[in-house]
Amino acid sequence: MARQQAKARFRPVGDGSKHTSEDTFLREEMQLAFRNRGIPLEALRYPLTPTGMHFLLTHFDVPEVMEESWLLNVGGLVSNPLTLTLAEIKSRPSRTVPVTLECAGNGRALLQPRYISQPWLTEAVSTSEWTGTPLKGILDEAGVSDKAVDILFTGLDQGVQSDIVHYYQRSLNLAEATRDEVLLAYAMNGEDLQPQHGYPLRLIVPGWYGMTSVKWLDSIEAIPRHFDGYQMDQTYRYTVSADRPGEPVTTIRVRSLMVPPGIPEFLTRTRLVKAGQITVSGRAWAGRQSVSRVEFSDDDGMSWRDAELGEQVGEFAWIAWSYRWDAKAGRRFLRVRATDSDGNVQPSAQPWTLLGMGNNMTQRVEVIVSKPAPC
Ligand SMILES: Nc1nc2c(c(=O)[nH]1)N[C@H]1C(S)=C(S)[C@@H](COP(=O)(O)O)O[C@H]1N2
Ligand SMILES: [Mo]
Repeated sequence: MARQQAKARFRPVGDGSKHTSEDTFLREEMQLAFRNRGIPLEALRYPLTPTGMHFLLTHFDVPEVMEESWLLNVGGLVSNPLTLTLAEIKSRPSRTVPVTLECAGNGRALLQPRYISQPWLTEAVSTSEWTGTPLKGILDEAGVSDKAVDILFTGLDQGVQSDIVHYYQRSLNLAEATRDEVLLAYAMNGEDLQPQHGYPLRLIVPGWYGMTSVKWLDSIEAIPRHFDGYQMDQTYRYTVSADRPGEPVTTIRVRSLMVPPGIPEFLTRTRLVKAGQITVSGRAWAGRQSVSRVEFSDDDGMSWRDAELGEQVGEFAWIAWSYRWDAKAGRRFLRVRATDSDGNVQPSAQPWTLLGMGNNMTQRVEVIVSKPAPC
C-alpha cells in the first residue's frame, strides 16, 4: 500500500522515464569520465574513502613503471644530488596523514557554458591516509641552494595537451615545498599505492587542489625561476577568457556535500524519502582552513539551520556533519553550505570561469518526500 503511494507521487524534475536526451555531453567528455571516476556520494559516509572508491584523475595514460630500475632523482640547484631507491625512501622517517584531496575541476559540468574537459558534477573528492617521508627531510639532505626559487616535480606520464607534448609537471615555491605536511607518499590506507594512484611514489600536498600532488614521481629538481610549464601556467587558472592569464589555482576552497538521503531514482538520481524525522549527514572541508560552521536548507537555500559538526578526520581532512531533518511531504530541494575559519562561505551560485576551476557552490539535492503511510 505504502509502496504504491510512493510510486504515484514520484515526479522528479528531470524526466527519468525519457530514454533519450538533448542535454549533450561530448564523446570526449564521456571518454574522460570513464577513465576518471568520482565517488558515489554515499561513499561520503566513510571517514576514509575505501581505496577502490577514491576519485581518480589521470590526464594521460597510467605509465608503465619498471619496478626494478625505478629511482627517484633529486637534483638541480642542490649541493648533494640524490638518487634514491624505493626501499631507501621507505627506510626514512615516515608520517601517516589523513588528507582530503579534491580535483580543482570538481563542479565544472554544472557551469554554463561548460569547458570541455573532465565533466565532474560534485564527486571529485576523497580522503585517504597517506604514508610517506616528509619532502623537507629530502630537500635538506640534498642541500637546496639559496638561488633556488621553485621545486619542480616531474611524473613519468607524458602526453599532449593544447598541442604541447610534455611530461606531467608541477612546481611549488620553496616555502610551500618545505612545509611539514608535504609528503613523498608510497602508501595509501596502509598499502602500496595502486598503479592509478601513482605507484611507486607520489607527492601529497595537503590543503592544495589535487593537481599539485604529482603521481608517479620521477624527479625532483630545484630550479632558479618560477616554473611556467603547461600544467602550471597554461591551465589551473581562475580566468574568464582565454587571452587573460587570471590567477593560479592553489588551495582548496571551503565546501560541503551530503549523502543524498532516502533512495534514488535510477536515471535522475532524484531521491525518494518518507516523511518524518531523518538524519541527513555528510562531510565538509576547507583546504588549509578549518570548517567553522555547516548549515542545512530544505527550501533550496531560502533559509538555513545549523548542522551539528562531528569527527574531524585530520587537520587536512574533512569533518563530519549531520542534521536532524523533519521531512515534510512534497518536493524539496536540499542544500548544504559550509563556512571556513576565515569566514568564507560557499556561494549558492558559482561565478563563471572559463576552465571551471575551484567551484564550491552549494550542492543541491532534489527530494520527493512521500506522505506517511496511513495507519
Ligand atoms: N603525474 C601525474 N600526477 C597527477 C595527475 C596526472 O595526470 N599525472 N593528475 C593530478 C590531478 S589533476 C589530480 S586531481 C590528482 C588526482 O589524484 P588521484 O587520481 O590519486 O585521485 O592527481 C594529480 N597528479
Ligand atoms: Mo584534478
